[in-house]
Amino acid sequence: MPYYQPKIDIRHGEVKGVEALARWLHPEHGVISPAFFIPQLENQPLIDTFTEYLLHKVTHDLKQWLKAELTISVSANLSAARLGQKGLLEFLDGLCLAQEVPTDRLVFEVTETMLMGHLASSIGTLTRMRLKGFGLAMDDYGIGYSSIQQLSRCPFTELKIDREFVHGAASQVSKRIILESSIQMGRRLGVLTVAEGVETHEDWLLLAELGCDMAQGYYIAKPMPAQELTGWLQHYRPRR
Ligand code: G
Ligand code: MN
Repeated sequence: MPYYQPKIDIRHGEVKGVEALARWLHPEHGVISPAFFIPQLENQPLIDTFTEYLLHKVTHDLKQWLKAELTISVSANLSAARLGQKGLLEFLDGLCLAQEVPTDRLVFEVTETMLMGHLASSIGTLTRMRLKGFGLAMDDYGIGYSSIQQLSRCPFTELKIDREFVHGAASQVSKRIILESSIQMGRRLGVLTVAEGVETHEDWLLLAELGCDMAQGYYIAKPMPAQELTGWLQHYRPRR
């Protein structure tokens, strides 16, 4: 089942969206992170059923939030295998129609490392997804050494900077350089910049100073189940 983590607009403090993160509620071990079960699923047909189930749940939850006038978008992570599969676009399109959610309320995240390994084969699908109105995010940016030329070829709407370069960047020069240049590059490319792993007030202040658009991380909220998020959204007051 998905947990959801809020993503906040740094300038105005509003909640812009949430990221759906796969969590497995194990009867004995409690909440299990996807790092422990996604790799086992990745090369098996089961991942399809799993992703499909997750996306059904995500669009269902999104529909409830939109009905309650909580105007957010939801991001979901897509693997290289999934992106390369035939029928993905039809599936996503059909899902949005069935659940009556506009495509522009959904964002799909693809990691930078994954994308750079499959650039030529992915670009067509990504472009068609974008034309359908879906948002696209480059996830965990900063560890894949992609060139500006490669980036500019991808039809992205968001650049998510890896938490490695976010938390602690105020006191570590090397992190700060990567953070700062990633934000600048995102702005030049005309995409929204999102910092992952914002854990402290200090992280937040630096991002505001550097002109980053959005923040996600424990400083704002941890990932939580859909119902808990509904309450959180209703009680949330913008922070500055
Ligand atoms: O790769 P991706 O960015 O999608 O990873 C999200 C993961 O990061 C989730 O499993 C989530 O629990 C974790 N996470 C979310 N916010 C924070 C944070 O502020 N700090 C750290 N260390 N991890 C976080
Ligand atoms: Mn992600």
